[in-house]
Amino acid sequence: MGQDAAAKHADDSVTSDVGLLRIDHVGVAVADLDEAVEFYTRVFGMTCVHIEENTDQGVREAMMSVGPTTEGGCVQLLAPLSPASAIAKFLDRSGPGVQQVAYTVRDVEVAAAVLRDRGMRLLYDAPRRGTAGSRINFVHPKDAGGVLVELVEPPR
Ligand code: MC0
Repeated sequence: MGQDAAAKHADDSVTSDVGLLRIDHVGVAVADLDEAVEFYTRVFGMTCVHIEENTDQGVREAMMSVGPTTEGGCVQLLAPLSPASAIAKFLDRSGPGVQQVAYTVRDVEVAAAVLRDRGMRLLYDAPRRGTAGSRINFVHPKDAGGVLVELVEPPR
């Protein structure tokens, strides 16, 4: 991107009305969280910066920083807590692999409303609790070219 384009892009007045700010993380479904953390650390040299159990989402997850800081983006490793978990269903159907792409948004309710207006099905009527107190919603993968899109509003 040229300097002018980069400057324009950084200007709030011309960024998307959905309020996308950056890629928050790429979510990868795994069967065993501890094994996956060990693999990403040993093979790719990523750093585990956060581990949490989210019973609402039916997952145990680890946020892996790709670069020296999380500014370089994260891979989120997602393991199912039970057979009913969305991750268990994904693993059954597709095996381990990329399950979602997550974007940081300025305001998850605004982003959801704009996307609904554009005909996207949002999975939740209201945001739910995501990693580390974030507020999240998802666009159905069938409306987004086969990609489960997560919208993440970080905690204030
Ligand atoms: C299902 N499909 C997918 C998909 N999951 N396509 C791409 N990516 C995925 N992840 C496809 C199926 O193959 C199927 O295609 C069609 O969508 C409908 O399938 P379904 O039978 O309705 O599928 P379900 O029952 O597995 O539900 C899919 C759905 C579910 C996306 C609604 O996974 C869901 O509610 N996800 C949102 C919550 C979530 O993923 N939580 C775990 C991450 P065909 O062609 O066969 O019709 S938790 C998280 O991410 C939190 C902790 C965070 O980051 O803060």
